[in-house]
Amino acid sequence: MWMRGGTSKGGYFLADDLPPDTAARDAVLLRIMGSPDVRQIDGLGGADPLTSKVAVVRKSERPGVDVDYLFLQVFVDRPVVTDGQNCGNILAGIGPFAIERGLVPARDGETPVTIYMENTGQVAVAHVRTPGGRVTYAGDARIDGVPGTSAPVPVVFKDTAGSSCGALLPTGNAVDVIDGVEATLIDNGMPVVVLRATDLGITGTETREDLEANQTLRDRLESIRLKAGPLMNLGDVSGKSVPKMTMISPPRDGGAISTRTFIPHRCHASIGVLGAVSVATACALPGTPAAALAVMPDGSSRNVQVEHPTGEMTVVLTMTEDGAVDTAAILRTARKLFDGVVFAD
Ligand code: NQM
Repeated sequence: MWMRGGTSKGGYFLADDLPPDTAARDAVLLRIMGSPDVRQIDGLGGADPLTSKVAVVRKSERPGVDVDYLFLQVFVDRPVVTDGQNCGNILAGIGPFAIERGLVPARDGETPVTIYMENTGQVAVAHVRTPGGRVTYAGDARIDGVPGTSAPVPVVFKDTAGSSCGALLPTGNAVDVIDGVEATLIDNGMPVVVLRATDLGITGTETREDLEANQTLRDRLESIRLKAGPLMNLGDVSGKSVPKMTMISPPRDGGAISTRTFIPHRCHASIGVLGAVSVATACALPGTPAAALAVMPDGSSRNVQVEHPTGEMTVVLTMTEDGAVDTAAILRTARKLFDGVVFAD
């Protein structure tokens, strides 16, 4: 099934429909997407990392969990398929897909789907609109980066701290200095290096196209990223899609913080879901450059609007009594685009 999940798009597969051997599976997925090729002309990929994504779903045998979800990023221009990162946007389609495929029985009204995210070993709960026991994609929820409106898919995350790096702050510091630039190395669901835009010679208001054309910036970001990888317990990240690089600046549209994110070699048209959760968490951490620039709401439940090139993503953080981030929730939408047979011969 081809689906839009949040601001991403990709192929959703039942695990049993793919080869069990990883190398054989990856060869099939490269063929399906048309990689490696910058245009992905011989496949279904959209010539952008945000539209070259795969979800592999199976019924879960874990107590209290409905389905297991493995996310795979299929590189566009390299013959690489990696499970080295999670994806909170593609996650938005998992609930509807699981119900459509009969892995989860639909209730009348709304069906909660509890999803184990295999990439990071954590659980998310998505709520899917199911009037009359059938998935509906129609609705009045709007997310920036997607035209029109769809049924809302609220998603709640717990225990995402240290998902890939072992700790929320893998170096133990709120600020590290790499290549002379202050950075927060953080992982609350997605490993992200959070940097001041001005320290990288940009304002943070540039378009995606302007930033992708800025080779000096790209070189500086990659140099910092390659050094941040081992510090974040990610090892050599030269062939990995993490950590993401988020440049922050003061909010412009009434939100909490403004962002421009490289994922890591293309500039994101908006921002990833778990990437936004990590950035919002950095804003809530005293002593970080993000906290100094952010305009943060108070209270035990905070709507943190993370501004990005095509609008904003609201992350709802709940806080513990001692001021730490406890849970995070976001609103996404998803849409079934196509259901059929894809050829990989
Ligand atoms: O951070 C793109 C996306 C993502 C990831 C990326 C995502 C997340 O927008 O949870 O959603 O950062 O590679 O799909």
